[in-house]
Amino acid sequence: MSALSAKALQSRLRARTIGCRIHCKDRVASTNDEAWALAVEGAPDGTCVFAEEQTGGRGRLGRTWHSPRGAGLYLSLLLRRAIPLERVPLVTAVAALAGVEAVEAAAGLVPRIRFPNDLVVNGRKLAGVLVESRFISSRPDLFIIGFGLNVNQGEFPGELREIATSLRIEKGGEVDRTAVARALLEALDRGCDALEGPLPPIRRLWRRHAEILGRDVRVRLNGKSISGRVDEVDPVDGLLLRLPGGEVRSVRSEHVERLELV
Ligand code: BT5
Repeated sequence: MSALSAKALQSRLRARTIGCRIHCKDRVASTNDEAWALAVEGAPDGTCVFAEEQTGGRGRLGRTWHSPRGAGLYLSLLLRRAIPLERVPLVTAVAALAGVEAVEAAAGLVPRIRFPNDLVVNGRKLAGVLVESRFISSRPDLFIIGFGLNVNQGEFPGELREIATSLRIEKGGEVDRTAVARALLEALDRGCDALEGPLPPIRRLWRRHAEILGRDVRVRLNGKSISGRVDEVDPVDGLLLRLPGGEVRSVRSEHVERLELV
């Protein structure tokens, strides 16, 4: 299993800004923290940090991201774009879509997007996105997009055994991490440009890959669970959930602690 290298990733990379600078680290606590440190030093839009291993990889809401050495892709991307506040959920959505495109291009599988930030294959989690943002001007203009993608894990420990998967498990063989990483950077490059463009095309594309439209789900919000059928799902506006009594409830992505199919 060879280590990722900036040189190999950058050779033949067809991207405008994403991956303009690539840092490949060995072991870090979290690549998101590394990217924040680079942001403070003034690193440009499109800077990426990869790590072979994370000792404190994080998910949303203080959860952890299992990041064993050399097996997955753990990367964070620095984005310096001023995005209107109402479009902030779109950053997670375009990152998830980029993951779908990259996995399709490099491994021939088409994951589904489980709203708001998971990629799943055969109902199991393949990847997760963690977007963090800060304001320097009056709108959010600095984002770190963290992406964890399971590539060559052969098995998962404990509670992940039943819920996680990797490209290797799904394909039945090892997958070249460099090829997947390069495809991901190229897809993120297109996706991040779309953040500032018209909404309808990106909405349509995202909805085509959304797993939960019309499905029965259980959503945890503010520590409570509610169940219902997904009447509508949108990368910006979130979910319209039809509760068993017929009432329709709107749920925004940032309020979703966990979402499961039932
Ligand atoms: C996420 O959080 O899915 C976002 C994960 C982002 C990880 C990347 S790695 C590079 C960058 N640096 C970081 O420190 N983070 C980002 P969330 O929706 O909260 O999901 C977390 C849940 O997914 C956990 O509670 C587990 O149930 C499950 N999980 C943890 N590790 C996993 C893995 N490797 N594969 C599949 N599921 C996992």
